[in-house]
Amino acid sequence: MVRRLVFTAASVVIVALVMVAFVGLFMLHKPGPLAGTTAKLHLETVAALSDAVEWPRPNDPHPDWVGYLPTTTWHVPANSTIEVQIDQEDGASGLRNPFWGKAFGIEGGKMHVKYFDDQGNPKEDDMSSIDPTMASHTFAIPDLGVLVPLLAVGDNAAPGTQNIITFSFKTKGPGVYRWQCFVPCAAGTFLGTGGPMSTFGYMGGQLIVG
Ligand SMILES: [Cu+2]
Repeated sequence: MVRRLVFTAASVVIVALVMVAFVGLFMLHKPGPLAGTTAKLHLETVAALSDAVEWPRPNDPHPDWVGYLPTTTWHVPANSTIEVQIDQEDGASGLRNPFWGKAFGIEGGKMHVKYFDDQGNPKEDDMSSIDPTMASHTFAIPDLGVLVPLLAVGDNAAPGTQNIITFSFKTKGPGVYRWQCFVPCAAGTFLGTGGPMSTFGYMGGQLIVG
């Protein structure tokens, strides 16, 4: 009887510890906000956090997950123009909805893209859309009507190749706006939408305005 009681109590303690660890290390784990309020966002998207060139995140519990770096929580001013530069290093996953290959909600309707063609020659263009099968990720803030598809680096690109995508958008009043990627880029998860696609700090986060 005593043995059984000890066994049950020990099991309960272990289960509780596992649950606390799960919530603490997995569910609540997210990088902190970019320091200060800024009207310029400089970000990097990587195929795996362990590949990060500009902002390594060595203590991240998921080094093999796709992600936006250095963080996914951004402080920006209200009613302002925000300039964004994304150094995009990941290959294509493609969009399920080809409509999202078009950019929405950005100043002038176009993003500026520096990239490399199939022969490895550097190119740059102003683009209002990309081939939806060549989307690597999207930068989307639904409540602001902003959606920017990010052009993938080619399959034959040298390691460390970056496409540089720049654009700007306008914020509205103060508030917390959810943003996320709409490309099913979470390789190895159900429909590509698990793991980094459904965890803050990787393919989604918050735009804190004001
Ligand atoms: Cu993504």
